[in-house]
Amino acid sequence: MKRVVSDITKTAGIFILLFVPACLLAEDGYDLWLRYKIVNDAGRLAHYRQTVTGININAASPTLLAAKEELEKGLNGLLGKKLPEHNLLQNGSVMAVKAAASDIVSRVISKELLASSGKEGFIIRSAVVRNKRIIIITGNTDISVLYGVFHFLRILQTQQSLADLAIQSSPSLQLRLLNHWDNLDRHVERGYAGFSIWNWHTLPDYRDPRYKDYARANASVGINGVSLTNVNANAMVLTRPYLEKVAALAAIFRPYGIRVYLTARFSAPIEIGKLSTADPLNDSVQHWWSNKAKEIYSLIPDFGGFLVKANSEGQPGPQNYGRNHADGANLLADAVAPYQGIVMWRAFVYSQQSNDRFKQAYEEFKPLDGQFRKNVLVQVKNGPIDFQPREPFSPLFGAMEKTPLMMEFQLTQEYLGQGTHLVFEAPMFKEVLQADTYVKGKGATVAKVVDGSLYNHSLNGMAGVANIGNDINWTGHLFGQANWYTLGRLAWNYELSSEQIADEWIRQTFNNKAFLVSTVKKIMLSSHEAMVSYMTPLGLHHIMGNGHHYGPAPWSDNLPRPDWNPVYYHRADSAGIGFDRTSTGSNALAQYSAEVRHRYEDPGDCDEKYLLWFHHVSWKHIMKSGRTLWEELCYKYYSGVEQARLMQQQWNQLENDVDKERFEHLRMLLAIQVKEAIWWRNACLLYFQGFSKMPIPSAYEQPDKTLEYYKNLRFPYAPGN
Ligand code: GCV
Repeated sequence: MKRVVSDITKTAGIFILLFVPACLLAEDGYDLWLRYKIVNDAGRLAHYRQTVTGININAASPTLLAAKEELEKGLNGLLGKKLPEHNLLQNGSVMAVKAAASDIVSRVISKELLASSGKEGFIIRSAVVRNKRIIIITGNTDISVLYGVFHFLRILQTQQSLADLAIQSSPSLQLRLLNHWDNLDRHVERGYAGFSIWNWHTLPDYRDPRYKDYARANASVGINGVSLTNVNANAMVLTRPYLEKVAALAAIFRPYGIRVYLTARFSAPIEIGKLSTADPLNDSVQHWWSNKAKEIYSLIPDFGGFLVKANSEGQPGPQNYGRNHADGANLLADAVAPYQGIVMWRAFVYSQQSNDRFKQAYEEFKPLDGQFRKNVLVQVKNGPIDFQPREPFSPLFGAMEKTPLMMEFQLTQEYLGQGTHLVFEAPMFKEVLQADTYVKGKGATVAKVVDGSLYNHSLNGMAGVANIGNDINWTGHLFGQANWYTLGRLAWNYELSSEQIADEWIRQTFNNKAFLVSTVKKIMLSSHEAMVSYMTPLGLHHIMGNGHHYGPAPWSDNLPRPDWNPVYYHRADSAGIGFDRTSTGSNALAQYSAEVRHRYEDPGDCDEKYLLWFHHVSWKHIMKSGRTLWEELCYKYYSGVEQARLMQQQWNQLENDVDKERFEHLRMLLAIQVKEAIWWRNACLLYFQGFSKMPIPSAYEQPDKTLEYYKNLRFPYAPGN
């Protein structure tokens, strides 16, 4: 009987394998955008099989071995057959080689093109060599070859033609980093995808295969650095046993071109060094850091450097000793300089009392311009407050001519619906990068500050606070993967449009069916604006729950610091709503160039997306639509919910185009998103109505709960806190 059952099971299994389309086989999301499923378009598959017949790579280094493994894995999967190695070039050989190691490359590719490709850029070229039609993937270094291989596989995964390939691509930015906020106990601050993937307890001896898959994923989008630990740092990571664990991770990441960085707790010389002070101008402290750097580099020769949060939210820093941020950053910079290390010193400061938290970073950092060592970057969050759904760009961008400023985006969705909302962040990141600071006339975009071109800085970079945990699909919400993908792609080339990034990601993550691609793209491209509308429309900001930051709490007013409270930010009263940051208010607008200031300073002219960021506006103020501000607020909140509902309906049309596991995952999450969008809308409008004293227009569905109900909701175990 048992035998019969197993035979039936086997037959059924074979049936499923043969007759269920590949796109419908259950997938748990672990493979990210590197799934390499057989090409499902017969014409394309035939073209690929004809154009690519074998692989020619001499795996002369760990990086080239990684390139070879990836090319084999990718091509074998996509073409549905095992490709042979071509030791001698044949028609259809894919040759991946460092330029200097092959005289074929120098015959086919000009010196100029190679020179302009730099250390990481790659070239992919169709060529005829010794009468053989081949494809060359090359660059000046091993890592450039690996990047080229990943790009080549992307071409196949997105089902583009392989005819006449002539591609050259180099990164826009030098440092392309993930910043993990992972604690040593594996809790991830603001993490919504399980525990940290770093298992510190079993490292260095146990090397989870997942570490390599993590490195592959990063390299596939050009991410070349990871800061492993929380910026609210624990000095213990700088002790010998932990450094050995870090070295084990560094060794796994190295072939993939990824350097490790650590967060440095400023008081480490006291906590683990037994000194009585951490004063940056003290000789013993300087000695201690320089010895610590020596120790780190003896274990990890390519250690990237330190990321530091100091004198912010209670973290120790140079100000504890009457010194400034430059003194602190330079202390660490001098320690790592002999090894070409760098320091990323965060500008998210939070200790000085100002009449507007918006202004603090600028007030503390701008006066220090010119005082930082050459190997220091100041890392600035995209907006002046804290990763809100929409922020104007931070006024520091453009304000520090002599200091390289690194962009810090947040991938993890602390304020963007956390683990349950689908929000594609590319449009939000692009909005900031494309913003014009006007500090050197028109065209001085934030992107040009960040890439160093505006003020001629050679050191430049972009970081994303990671959204990764040990959930099987890495990011908890499947679409969180798209934000990880986006960070890499934008740091490599910030000219890519959100649409292009979404298109690539969808085709690789799901499949290339036209209906699926266009539907998911619509969902992704509308998701950020939808979320802004149902959470914080018209420039509202920081009105979320205390501590865990989950859900709305615009009423919250009982935290010890005024600038922790939502009421500080929205300032609703019987006259109106919004924060006056013009010269009649906090005058934060003065931190921008005159052009930007003029653009925002008149409430009649101000882009309404930012209206309540800069103005306290009467409830009866007439908006561009002809509606009053109150009516517009209602309209926005309601349209945000409608947009979320539309996203849900659009997804539900894809039942036959996505495997059941991922379809259901999204179906349930989108239902939560709609429910929570309604929660945000109702809670916020009921609360603000207490000031406007105006009705929610009767054409809209009316809130079915009271304000008290929403105020009484509690979430003691919300994740990430
Ligand atoms: C790591 C916000 C978050 C904190 C985070 C901080 C920062 O305040 O809520 O969890 O701390 O930003 O960026 O340092």
